[in-house]
Amino acid sequence: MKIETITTTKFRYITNKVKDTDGHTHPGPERETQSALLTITTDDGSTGDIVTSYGDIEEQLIEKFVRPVLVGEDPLRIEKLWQALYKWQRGSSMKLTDRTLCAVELALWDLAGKASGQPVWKLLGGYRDKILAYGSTMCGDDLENGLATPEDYGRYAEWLVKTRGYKAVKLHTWMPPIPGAPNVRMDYAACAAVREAVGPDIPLMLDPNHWYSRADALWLCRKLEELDFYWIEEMMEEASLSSYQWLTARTPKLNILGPESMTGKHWTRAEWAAKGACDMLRTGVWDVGGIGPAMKTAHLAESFHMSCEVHGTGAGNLAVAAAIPNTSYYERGLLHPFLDYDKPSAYQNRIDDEMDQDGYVHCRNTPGLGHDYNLDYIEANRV
Ligand code: LLH
Ligand code: MG
Repeated sequence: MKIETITTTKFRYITNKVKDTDGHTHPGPERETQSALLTITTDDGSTGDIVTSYGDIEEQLIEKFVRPVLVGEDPLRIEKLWQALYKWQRGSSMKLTDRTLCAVELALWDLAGKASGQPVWKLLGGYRDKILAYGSTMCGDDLENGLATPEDYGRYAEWLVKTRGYKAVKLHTWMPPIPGAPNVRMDYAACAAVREAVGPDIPLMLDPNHWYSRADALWLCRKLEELDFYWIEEMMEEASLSSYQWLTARTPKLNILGPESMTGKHWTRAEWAAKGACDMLRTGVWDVGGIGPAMKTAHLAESFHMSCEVHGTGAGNLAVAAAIPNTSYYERGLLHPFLDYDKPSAYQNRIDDEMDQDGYVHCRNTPGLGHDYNLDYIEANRV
């Protein structure tokens, strides 16, 4: 089996989400948006695909970097192909990003699963066939009855737990450009309202503004210790390893989780573990360049008797979370009271991570990564 073609198909669909000027997602009016499908096809007709934003897989990137590495190669030699793309990153003038590596690698894994008739979460080791999800809220906003006040968070968390079945909840609180944000006291008020609403037994987590000072971060962590929170993540610039060492040494009752958006793939995560900059390691396929580096992060965390919490939603992250023993939850979101997360987009036959009323996301036994795209829709809505 040899890779023959690699194509990018840009397509349009309707969304009811918008991004603010700092890149955070919120509910918004219906509008047209675009994504793209990357498809890898072999000489025997096997295919693997993944949908992502067009910028990750634009034709110039595929032509300049991806086809020269992949075409004519055995698609099952995923590590060899990933290493070749990784080595090209340095000389690519920053054009070949970890997200491009991730998209290509996820499509290769999808192909490997489909060609072998196996789901990817099993090919990776298949530690569990279902996993509890935590409800991960969108960032705070200024929408009436949305996520504008601590009471809004309390009311929504109660619905997530008591009506929708989530067994754990993570808040993303207010960040610029929302007026008044960031503010550690507002963050604490939202966390306190959620704890009050869901009771003492539901694990809670916080992902606040990413640029607090050490002093504000420590104040917030001490308050979260009183509220018995499970973890806090990315409350300071993650490039400052010393700040995370400083904070981790001062918060014995609260888990510090990281790094999430810091570059450097599994190598950065190894430094954080070795230097005591966190209690739990963070990885995510779109953050570290694919399933391979995410699995390496998980294995190195296991070697330090640490958990590895997977960042982000989607079939690739679900496959990793199911494959490894040392993780607590799958991150499901981002959620908002105005949006129906369970409704597929027009290009999907179903969402990647359907959840039952007990809060479990079940892994599918269908071959491939686990997504189910409506390829006819994508073809009919090409841009
Ligand atoms: O800043 C945001 O919009 C969120 O924090 C987002 O990046 C989310 O993916 C996250 O950090 N989850 O843990
Ligand atoms: Mg986060």
